Amino acid sequence: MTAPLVYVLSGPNLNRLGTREPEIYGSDTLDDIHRAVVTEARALGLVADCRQTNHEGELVDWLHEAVDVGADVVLNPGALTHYSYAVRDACAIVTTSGRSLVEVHLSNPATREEFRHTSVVAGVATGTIAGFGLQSYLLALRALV
Ligand code: DHK
Repeated sequence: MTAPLVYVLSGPNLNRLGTREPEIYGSDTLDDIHRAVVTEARALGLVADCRQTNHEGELVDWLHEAVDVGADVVLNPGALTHYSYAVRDACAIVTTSGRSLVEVHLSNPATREEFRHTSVVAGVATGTIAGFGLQSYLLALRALV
């Protein structure tokens, strides 16, 4: 039997982790996060496919692809979290197809600027994990199993 597949998707500006506002996002790079995710996924009996894009449409395409290949999703939409109805609708396609989608954030947006207090994704996600840095991604994998 093949291990269940999880798409671990990160949105705009997350490729700059490590040097981007480390006091908020921590000093781990996205490569560090992806390495930890692959290791944790393996320990949990999952296979992780980790990707990052700065482009909304590409993220939408990957969410559609997750449905087509039968993958669950761990998603950090970056700032798209707060305003992208296109990403929200694509997340709804994932969860209404019977797949799980965990929204993750490195920081805790609820403690930050007002515009970050709204997530247009949260209402169609299976659940949300925020505020634990790299661990948010690993907790999301655990939530899936
Ligand atoms: C990442 C971003 O890029 C921000 O735009 C969000 C999120 C928060 C995070 O904490 O991972 O507001």
